[in-house]
Amino acid sequence: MVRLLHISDIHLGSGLSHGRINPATGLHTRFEDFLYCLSQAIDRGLAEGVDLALFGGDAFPNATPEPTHQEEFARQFKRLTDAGIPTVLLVGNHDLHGRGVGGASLNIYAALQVPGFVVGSRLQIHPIATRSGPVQVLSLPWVNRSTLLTREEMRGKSLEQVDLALVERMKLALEAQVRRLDPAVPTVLLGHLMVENAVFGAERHLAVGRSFSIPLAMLARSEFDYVALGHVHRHQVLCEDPPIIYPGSIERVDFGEEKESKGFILAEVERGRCRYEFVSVPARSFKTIQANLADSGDPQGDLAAILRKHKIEGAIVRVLYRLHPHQIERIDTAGLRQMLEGAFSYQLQPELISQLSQPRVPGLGESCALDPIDALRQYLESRPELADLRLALVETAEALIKGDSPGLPDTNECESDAEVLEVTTTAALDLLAREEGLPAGGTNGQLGLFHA
Ligand SMILES: [Mn+2]
Repeated sequence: MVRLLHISDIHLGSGLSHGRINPATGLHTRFEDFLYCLSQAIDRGLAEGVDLALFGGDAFPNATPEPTHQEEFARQFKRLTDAGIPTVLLVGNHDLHGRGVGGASLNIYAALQVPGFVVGSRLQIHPIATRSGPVQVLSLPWVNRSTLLTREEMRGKSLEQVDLALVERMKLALEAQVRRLDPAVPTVLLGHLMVENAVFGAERHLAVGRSFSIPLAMLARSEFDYVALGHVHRHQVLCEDPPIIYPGSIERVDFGEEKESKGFILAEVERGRCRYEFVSVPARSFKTIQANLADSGDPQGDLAAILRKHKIEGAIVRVLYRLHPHQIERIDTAGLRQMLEGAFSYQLQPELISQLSQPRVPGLGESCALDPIDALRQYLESRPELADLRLALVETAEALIKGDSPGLPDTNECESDAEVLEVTTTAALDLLAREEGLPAGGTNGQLGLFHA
């Protein structure tokens, strides 16, 4: 039985939009977070005395990482090889340089033949002797669609046709390797790829363009005892027999991952059997706090009460609060900042409710054909500030529609139901004003007209 540690999608150097430079270390605080989670995974692997470590690809944001990031990556993984644990580094899409073949940031380990390290930069079987016996790792790095796109026979083909051709070729190439496997030795497929049906995580924001996906059946084969994947940042188990697993990324990159737990896999593999466990790491918590203050008489007090309910200590926080423009002056931003001081970082994001972009009145959708007077009634229901005028407006509108009164508004230029009602309402108010002998209000001060 071979015990293994499976980590993936480290992306050292990503997620730096929050945090700052730590003056004590000179490193970005979020880089330190990523490093901390990685070191936790490696600590656990060492403590468990694993026989083999597998890295599923995407070490850095790109193939030309900063020297500091490269150095820390090497320092962490060297802890494994120093302990006599062979380590396979698989090449992911972010590790590849440009659109060409080869040129991955991890190839330096192969070029220098660093003891203990194996680099999976092509489809290949790596027989590895561990202290618990032999194991074979079949590496399936990220396959770049562009390698096939440049071929003459692909001229004029759509991207979908190219993807199909690519999957067909991968199937054949994989089959050829599978036949060369030793059926008596525990076997792991280590692949950086997108499996059909896998649920995307944050990598969709990091990746450029759509990529092709591999049918699950291509990987769910009895020749493999464990299928260790990389690429998708959300941890998921796609199959139980054999286990086909994305451990997911090691740290959160953005608020989209607020609710995902981050971690790695510990597995025990023998021929025909595998047991595994997902172990979470203390990833930085992201917290979105939402508050609708539109109807609040004390927006500052209400927002403060909501903030007090949340555990913001050490978290990356964003506070989204909705309010009307006239409420802004009642928000004490300095006071809020003081309340958020314990957070790792925070953003205050007020959302002003614009008078011009009222949300649609539910009953007034395109699908319903209401009598104009009923439509006006529904609209007025949604505007509490016009409650006092409701009856008068409806009566006036009825008069307008019957043609009893002059001054029908021109609604031909209106672009939405709301605008039609706005114009009609204004006309009705003007009409009412005329009848009551008051000066016409025009579009401004509709309400002031009657309060005058
Ligand atoms: Mn990837």
